[in-house]
Amino acid sequence: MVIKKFQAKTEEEAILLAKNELGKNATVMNIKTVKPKGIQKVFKKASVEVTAAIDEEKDYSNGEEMLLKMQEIQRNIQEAQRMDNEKQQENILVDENTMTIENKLDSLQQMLEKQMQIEEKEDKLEKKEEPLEKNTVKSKSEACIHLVREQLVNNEVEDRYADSILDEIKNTIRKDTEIDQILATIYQKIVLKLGKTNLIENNSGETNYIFFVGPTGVGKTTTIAKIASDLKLRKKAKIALITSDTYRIAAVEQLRTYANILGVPLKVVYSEEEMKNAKDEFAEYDIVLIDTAGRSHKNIEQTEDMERLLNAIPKERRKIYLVLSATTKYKDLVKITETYSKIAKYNLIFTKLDETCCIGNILNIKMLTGAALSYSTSGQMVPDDIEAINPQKIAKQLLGGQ
Ligand SMILES: Nc1nc2c(ncn2[C@@H]2O[C@H](COP(=O)(O)OP(=O)(O)OP(=O)(O)O)[C@@H](O)[C@H]2O)c(=O)[nH]1
Ligand SMILES: [Mg+2]
Repeated sequence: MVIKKFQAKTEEEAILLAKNELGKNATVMNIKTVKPKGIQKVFKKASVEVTAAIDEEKDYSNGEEMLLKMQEIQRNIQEAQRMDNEKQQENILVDENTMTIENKLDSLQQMLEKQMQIEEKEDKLEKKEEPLEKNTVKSKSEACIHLVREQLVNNEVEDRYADSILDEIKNTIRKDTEIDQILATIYQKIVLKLGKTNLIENNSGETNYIFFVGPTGVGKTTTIAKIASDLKLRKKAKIALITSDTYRIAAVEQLRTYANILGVPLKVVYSEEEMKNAKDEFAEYDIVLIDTAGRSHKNIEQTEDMERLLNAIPKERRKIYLVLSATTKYKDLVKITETYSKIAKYNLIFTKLDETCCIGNILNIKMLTGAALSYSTSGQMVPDDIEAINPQKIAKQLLGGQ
């Protein structure tokens, strides 16, 4: 138990001071008004003294409490990262020397050190004579790694990927490695695993043909509309649309509506041959976005159709974006990505982030396929609900930040 006194002008301020120092679980034991004495009476007003206490053992031995603390730290990292991002917008990989992250992890370190002290005290009470330094240091870093693993798995990062990341960093941890350093290393490792994004840019000088493929109903057409409007309105690119989704009249109409609103041409193609013609027709455009029908990865005939359609455009001129819903089960995502990996090299778009609590699949699928990440969408609204995936933001969220 720690008991401390805090003085401030008002009761509220004094309680705030107490909670800031002792944590939100601090209990107020006593409140009294302190009147200045002697000559002080002339200059000073009365202040309020709050006596507060915290039961350290209860507080810090609780795993949930630590996770909460970690979340708080991650919010700080977010703020630090936001400031970093503004400075180095294009540079997605984390700078090994970024000290801000480490600095912001101070509180977790302090907390774990307190836990360590408690363990030491307990051990002394049990009259253990052996020096405990080695064990407790080990348990400090182990506790940290254990918490991080729990956090990742809670976010639906698959056990194997969580373990592989943590195994890689374990080699770099010495017995004297500080907690903030361990956390920063894990964070950086995740950012590096997520890799560099591959966005749709208007800078090659030649026409780029961009295919959007993926299972039914994941949001391919909606995502095309979002990207088309960004390219046309903000990046001032000359764009055209093609759809090969001729299975449903509604599908063509859906894209035609967006094409009309944006004032861009739309071509409907029924075959590989027509795709080749459309390619030539749009040769003067910067970017051609191509919608495809949602395919079941289980249907071999459909995947062969898809392959022929993609091959109507030479490899060096085309880019493929596999659209996946973040709400799809990991096991199904594995099957889907396996099917598309056989057809062509692709980049990854994740939709419907607004419909799931856990974004572990982004890391899982990235690590499984090695494909570059690109965009994420989190809502039905065109054009706003889309953003470039930010590996730093994802890493932070995976570690419990907002
Ligand atoms: N909540 C949410 N809904 C989305 C998102 N993106 C798309 N949708 C919705 O998902 C539904 C299907 O979207 P589409 O764009 O038609 O999906 P698709 O992949 O083109 O579907 P098919 O052409 O039938 O294969 C629509 O109701 C969209 O509004 C998203 O990020 N979040
Ligand atoms: Mg569609």
